[in-house]
Amino acid sequence: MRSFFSALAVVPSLLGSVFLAQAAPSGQPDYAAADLVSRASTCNTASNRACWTTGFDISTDYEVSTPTTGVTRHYTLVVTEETNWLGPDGQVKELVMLINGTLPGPVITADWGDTLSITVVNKLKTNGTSMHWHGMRQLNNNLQDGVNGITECPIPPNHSRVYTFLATQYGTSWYHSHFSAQYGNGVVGSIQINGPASLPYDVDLGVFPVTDYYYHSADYLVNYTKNNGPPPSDNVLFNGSNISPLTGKGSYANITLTPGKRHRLRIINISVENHFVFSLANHTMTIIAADLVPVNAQTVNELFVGVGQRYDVTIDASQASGNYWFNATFVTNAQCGSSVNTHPAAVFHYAGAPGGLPTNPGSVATVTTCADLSNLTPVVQRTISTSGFVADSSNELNVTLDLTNPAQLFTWKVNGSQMIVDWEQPVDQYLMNGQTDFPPSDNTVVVNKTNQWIFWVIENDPTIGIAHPMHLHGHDFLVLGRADFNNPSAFKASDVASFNGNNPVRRDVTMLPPLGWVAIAYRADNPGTWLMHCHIAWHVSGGLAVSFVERPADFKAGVSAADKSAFDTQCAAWNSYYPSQDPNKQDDSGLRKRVPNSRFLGVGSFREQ
Ligand SMILES: *[C@@H]1O[C@H](CO)[C@@H](O)[C@H](O)[C@H]1NC(C)=O
Ligand SMILES: *[C@@H]1O[C@H](CO)[C@@H](O)[C@H](O)[C@H]1NC(C)=O
Ligand SMILES: *[C@@H]1O[C@H](CO)[C@@H](O)[C@H](O)[C@H]1NC(C)=O
Ligand SMILES: *[C@@H]1O[C@H](CO)[C@@H](O)[C@H](O)[C@H]1NC(C)=O
Ligand SMILES: *[C@@H]1O[C@H](CO)[C@@H](O)[C@H](O)[C@H]1NC(C)=O
Ligand SMILES: *[C@@H]1O[C@H](CO)[C@@H](O)[C@H](O)[C@H]1NC(C)=O
Ligand SMILES: *[C@@H]1O[C@H](CO)[C@@H](O)[C@H](O)[C@H]1NC(C)=O
Ligand SMILES: *[C@@H]1O[C@H](CO)[C@@H](O)[C@H](O)[C@H]1NC(C)=O
Ligand SMILES: *[C@@H]1O[C@H](CO)[C@@H](O)[C@H](O)[C@H]1NC(C)=O
Ligand SMILES: *[C@@H]1O[C@H](CO)[C@@H](O)[C@H](O)[C@H]1NC(C)=O
Ligand SMILES: *[C@@H]1O[C@H](CO)[C@@H](O)[C@H](O)[C@H]1NC(C)=O
Ligand SMILES: *[C@@H]1O[C@H](CO)[C@@H](O)[C@H](O)[C@H]1NC(C)=O
Ligand SMILES: [Cu+2]
Repeated sequence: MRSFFSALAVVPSLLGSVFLAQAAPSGQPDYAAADLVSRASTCNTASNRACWTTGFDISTDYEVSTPTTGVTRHYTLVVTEETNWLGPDGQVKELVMLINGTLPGPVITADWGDTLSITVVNKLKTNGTSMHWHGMRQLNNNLQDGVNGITECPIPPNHSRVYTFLATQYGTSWYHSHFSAQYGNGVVGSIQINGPASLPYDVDLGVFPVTDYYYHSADYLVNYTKNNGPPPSDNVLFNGSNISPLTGKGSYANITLTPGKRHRLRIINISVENHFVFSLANHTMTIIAADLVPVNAQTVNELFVGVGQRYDVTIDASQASGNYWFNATFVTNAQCGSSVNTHPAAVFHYAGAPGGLPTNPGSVATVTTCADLSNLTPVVQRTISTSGFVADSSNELNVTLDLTNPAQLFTWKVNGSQMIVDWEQPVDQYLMNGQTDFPPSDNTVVVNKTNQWIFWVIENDPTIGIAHPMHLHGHDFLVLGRADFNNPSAFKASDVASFNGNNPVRRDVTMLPPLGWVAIAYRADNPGTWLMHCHIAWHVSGGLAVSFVERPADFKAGVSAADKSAFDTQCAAWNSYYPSQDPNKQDDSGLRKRVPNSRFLGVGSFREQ
């Protein structure tokens, strides 16, 4: 049998069945991707979503125990590059990169406790790729995190790899390429892990990814935003659809509600830059999960969702039968993004009602800042002591915008340095060699305290008022405190008194206030290199990232021979492809000229030479 982890294979020119036939680990049933039948026990019913299976329910601490399903779900994702692609709103795009030809890519679905085995095939013309499973904890499984330059070398064109991980958490998430700003070209999709919920509901509407949408390629925009501010998006897509604001072509996303029933909607902000406030005319939404953390139900009229954030909400179809706008509104005057489409919206249609567009425009959002919710309470609680915390240079991470680089106006730094990862020698390569002498451009911070709570005060640039959606890999963090979004100031020692360690908001993306700070804590229980970065593609591209190297010796000791071998094989393949075979190095069109020794920013853009 072919080894489960022998990930790297050269793709035959025709994707034949030989290549695609992934053997299941012996003794385990092999469920096809199409088999999405949930194997929850019968206790998970419309009137009792808190129940899951024997011994597992909404109160189970999922960081401690995971149901054993014995099920492996196999998926294959083929990444291709297309030119002159007709988009969903009728606009032809010069260049897109898609997964299996669709935007967004296929939904990955599993049950809590299933193993996912996902083959990523790179059929791009010249780009490498690596796929990150956003929010997946990857406990003791850092090499499956999919961050090129950190946990792997990129997958070269015409190669593939298999990512294998256990769904230890449940809820709604997404996956995306971590190769430069490639996800902005369309290399992105949703993840739905079925599990218990904190409120009963009748109908699961499924994932609802919303994204800013640009007619230019991400590669063009990365170059553009280096020296200009971010452009407004050309449109906003709801689950891949919308009307073009310019031509009126395309169609609204159209979600059917069943009158009298309660629906679960899984909202995901897969933008590269735009933050939105969502509202559904004449309806409230009840939040039941934030990122992959179930929360006690909280009902809202409108909901701010930062890039990378997810909210699972329930919606009662209890209003008059008809059609209602689901609006995404921009926060005016707060620099949280803008679009040529000034009123992006989808239609929510009551089954049985006449068709047509809604008539009630809905209420204008009242939110005035880019703040995410600070009062959600997780169902599975965490309480830590914060009183002894003293901020100093060992736990402060300052984000700054450097405008002095002539080659690149906007250079973002964390603790004084811009991250520029080395695709050819990922951080984990050093760790597996027993080294921690990373180059400064890897922007690493070693965290070497086993299972302790690690606190960070992240300080925003004191002069540039831009909020950043900060995302951490490998952990959900507690949001202990933050500056007032309406009246921000730099962190002061006395701010520690305002920290809340008593079951505060816990998630994997939170908003860093403009001109202010946010304090987070996570437990050092997951050895490996975990990226923390701003999820605005242009900012991570400009360097706004830091890597926590957590318990390097424990990581090295835990790497299996199979994972190490797959890692080495992939790096050998990448390093023989790049730079010698990448035609882009021959492009010397001015600013974009590359030299063979240049180190490229794998999670972001290239360094100008
Ligand atoms: C990938 O394979 C295709 C088909 O065999 C070939 O045309 C293309 O040149 C290959 N790309 C690279 C980068 O090797
Ligand atoms: C993606 O495309 C490949 C190749 O055609 C196919 O084998 C695979 O099942 C598709 N994946 C999904 C999730 O549809
Ligand atoms: C990635 O692909 C795009 C589009 O073909 C190209 O513009 C860019 O130079 C490529 N980058 C690398 C590093 O190959
Ligand atoms: C969005 O599209 C996916 C894939 O087609 C589907 O599974 C999901 O139900 C859709 N979401 C909504 C809210 O209709
Ligand atoms: C997505 O997040 C971005 C950045 O945080 C924000 O500007 C945008 O408004 C969000 N979109 C939605 C629909 O919430
Ligand atoms: C929706 O709310 C508006 C006021 O915001 C009200 O005028 C309208 O009658 C309501 N429509 C329905 C169908 O309930
Ligand atoms: C939405 O879908 C329903 C049911 O298929 C249809 O009757 C209605 O006309 C559609 N509305 C729009 C705006 O497309
Ligand atoms: C909701 O979207 C529709 C369609 O674009 C628009 O007519 C309406 O004014 C929007 N409402 C709000 C509150 O933005
Ligand atoms: C971070 O910035 C604050 C003020 O903006 C400053 O007091 C502090 O010393 C800085 N910390 C580090 C580690 O540079
Ligand atoms: C920030 O950089 C300074 C200077 O290089 C270093 O002394 C300090 O340890 C760094 N902070 C962290 C948290 O690593
Ligand atoms: C981490 O701690 C272990 C055990 O105390 C020690 O042996 C090791 O040298 C430390 N590693 C680093 C990189 O500080
Ligand atoms: C990058 O943008 C600059 C202008 O900001 C332009 O002169 C240059 O040609 C662009 N480079 C590429 C490779 O598109
Ligand atoms: Cu990420």
